[in-house]
Amino acid sequence: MSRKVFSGDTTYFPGVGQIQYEGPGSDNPLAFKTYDPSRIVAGKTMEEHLRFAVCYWHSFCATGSDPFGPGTRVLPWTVSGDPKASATEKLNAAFEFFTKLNVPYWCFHDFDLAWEGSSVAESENNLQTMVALAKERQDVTGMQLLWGTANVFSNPRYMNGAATNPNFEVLTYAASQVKAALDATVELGGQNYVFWGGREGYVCLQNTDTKRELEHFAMFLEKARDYGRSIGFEGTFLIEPKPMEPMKHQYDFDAQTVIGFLRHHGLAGDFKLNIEANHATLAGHSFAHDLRMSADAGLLGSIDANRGDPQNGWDTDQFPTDLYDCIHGMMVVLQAGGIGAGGLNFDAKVRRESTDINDLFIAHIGGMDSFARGLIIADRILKDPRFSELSSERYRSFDSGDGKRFENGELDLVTLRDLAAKNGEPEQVSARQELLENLINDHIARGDCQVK
Ligand code: XUL
Ligand code: CO
Repeated sequence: MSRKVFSGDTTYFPGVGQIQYEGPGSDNPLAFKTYDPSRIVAGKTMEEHLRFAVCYWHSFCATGSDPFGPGTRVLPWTVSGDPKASATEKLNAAFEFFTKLNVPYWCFHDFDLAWEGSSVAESENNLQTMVALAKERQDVTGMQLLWGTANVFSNPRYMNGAATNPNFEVLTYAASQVKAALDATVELGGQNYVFWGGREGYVCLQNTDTKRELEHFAMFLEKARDYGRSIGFEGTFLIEPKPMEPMKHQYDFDAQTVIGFLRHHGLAGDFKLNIEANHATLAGHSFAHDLRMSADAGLLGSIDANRGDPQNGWDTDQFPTDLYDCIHGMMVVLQAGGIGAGGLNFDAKVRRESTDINDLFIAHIGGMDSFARGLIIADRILKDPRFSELSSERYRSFDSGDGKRFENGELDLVTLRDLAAKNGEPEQVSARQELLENLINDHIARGDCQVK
């Protein structure tokens, strides 16, 4: 489906119309080569499978500043000295971009959308003003909100954390922002609400009561959940794991850590996970690993689609163009039965050196085409009987007889010992990894992504 292109008084992306699917033969950098929203794969349209979202922060707020110098991106929607006019023009530029790219969803932090005031009440008011304008633009265009969140990590008051801050007054300030961001998310019909840990973690163990901080964190999440439900939020709360940066040790280290935390505190009924590719790799895992751990726990909520740099140890938030990552990720998503009410949010930024205004389109088009290819190839691999045989064959010994009885809890340790004594040395069985790797490459090489 095609969205109505939003146009404010000023056009911020002149010369760019709505991005169209032109197919793999096209050499137009501003066209999709594989992503065709209406194409059916595995029983659903690509748009329904992939549920792409554009993030507000990297795309419309960040200038590319780094510790060595100021930003390089000029944001033409900034109106100097007038925060409200700037926020409104930024919103217009964002909706022009979303609808020209033809994605169904967007995501924001409170102070991406609005500007922070000098008091809680002033900030709430600023956010409400911008939410009303965003709602008008959603209504006109048909855009939907994938998730909202609060930025409780940038302001210096949060230098020691938000919900895990040793100072209760800082915690209350974070609560005021989360409350307002939940109100905003509900007002905009958001399908999820995200908690990325921000500065929830520590740098110095000797000055930190980790047990108390984690208990505060769980209590804070519980109260946020209760408030959200009380104002009619029916969506999913999401925790986004990340092992480090900004803190040395982040409490939400990786998928398995978060799953354990949610279950320990009885939060797994309302919370799921938002898996970010670059966060998984910082934790020493692959993107697909954290997706799989979440899916196995029934807690895969949504995805922040990006990638890291294999030689860098920080969160480079690059656009996802690694085809293997997209294939392996989409295999997990398809095996899990889809991403549900989550989506693929491009928590990714153009490089500091990519300064043309159209680079933002080109980057998103590349990410969307990569995941579209990932979806098509993943579907083909999963339907290839050689693949299913390889995986089912490995566990066959548990499908019947004593293996099955073990799975059912019917065999004690002594019985297991006696079986080993009776059966003797097990036969060596190859895991055949290279065969699987070749099979995946064969499907990529077949190159018939364009065939409907
Ligand atoms: C930070 C990060 C955030 C969250 C939202 O690494 O990924 O942008 O996605 O707070
Ligand atoms: Co993220």
